[in-house]
Amino acid sequence: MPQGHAHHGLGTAAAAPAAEAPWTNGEVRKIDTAAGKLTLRHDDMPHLGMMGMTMVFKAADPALLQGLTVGQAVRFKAQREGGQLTLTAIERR
Ligand SMILES: [Cu+2]
Repeated sequence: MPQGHAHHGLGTAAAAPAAEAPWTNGEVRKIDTAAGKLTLRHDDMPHLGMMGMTMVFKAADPALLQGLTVGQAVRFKAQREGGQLTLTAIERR
């Protein structure tokens, strides 16, 4: 589904659901399958107003964490949901 202006500016709580987050490159640092969380070092994420850093993401679906290994180069999609950054897609790079 096409979206016009999805993400605008910094820190705006855009209520727009899922869909059109861009891919961001990163590297797996820690996997917490029990909590459904993943620590990634990520490149700049201008759509979220973030510079590159290492941080924790909550997986939208625990299945996203399956098959990942620490140190692996990945690309992923994340979006802000209720103040929390949520991982919506991830794949090897
Ligand atoms: Cu970050």
